[in-house]
Amino acid sequence: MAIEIFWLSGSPYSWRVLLALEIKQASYVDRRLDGSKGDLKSPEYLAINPRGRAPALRDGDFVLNESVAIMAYLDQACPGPKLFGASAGETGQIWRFICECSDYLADETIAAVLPVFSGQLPEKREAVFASVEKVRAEFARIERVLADQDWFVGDAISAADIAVYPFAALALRGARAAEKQGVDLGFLPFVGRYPAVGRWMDRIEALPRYQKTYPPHWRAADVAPGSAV
Ligand SMILES: N[C@@H](CCC(=O)N[C@@H](CS)C(=O)NCC(=O)O)C(=O)O
Repeated sequence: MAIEIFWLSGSPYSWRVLLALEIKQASYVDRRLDGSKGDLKSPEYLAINPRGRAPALRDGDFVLNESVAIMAYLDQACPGPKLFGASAGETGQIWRFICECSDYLADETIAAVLPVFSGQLPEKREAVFASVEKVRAEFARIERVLADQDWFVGDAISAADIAVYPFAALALRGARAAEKQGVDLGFLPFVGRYPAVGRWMDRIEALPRYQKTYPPHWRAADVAPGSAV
């Protein structure tokens, strides 16, 4: 029975899972969901993920939600490079970066960019900039981590890089969208402000199967007010 992956285009949590699958070169059945069609709240999907969120995995009778849990499952279930470290020290550090991303970066990034994509930047400007400040503080920390190493932990991509990357890409996309709306979120020029983060993103984007994971609606659409994340 093949692994099925339920995901949403542009969801950073879904992107983590797609990246993990491609880095492990695992085959899977693509179950892309469309939030606008109610796919997330259908009885069939709620039986897979009662929270009605993406991503989720089904492997035979086994179902799992939560992107990091799915990455951990795939790491055990699929051959390919190990994503959660080769030593106690590496595993601990990888989990540290994943936890820091969950606690300090993920929600703030979404809070910073959602109003930009939904055309609500003018009325939510104060809240957006409060989140932007927190995201920039995290980027400054990440910049220091990556200043003299290619990957967050060890000498290869790990679950730490995969967990953080989609939020960096989302912040950058939000900053570019805001710029088009005449608002400087303070991230651009990105490579000038965060050169090590920029080089790290380039390394991920150069991975052989990266393009397969890129959110299809991002590729298709120019960001404009009203476009979904
Ligand atoms: N902690 C969850 C977060 C999942 C999540 O919030 N997904 C969002 C998309 S980025 C979602 O499905 N939102 C739909 C909704 O809330 O209705 C994970 O890591 O998988």
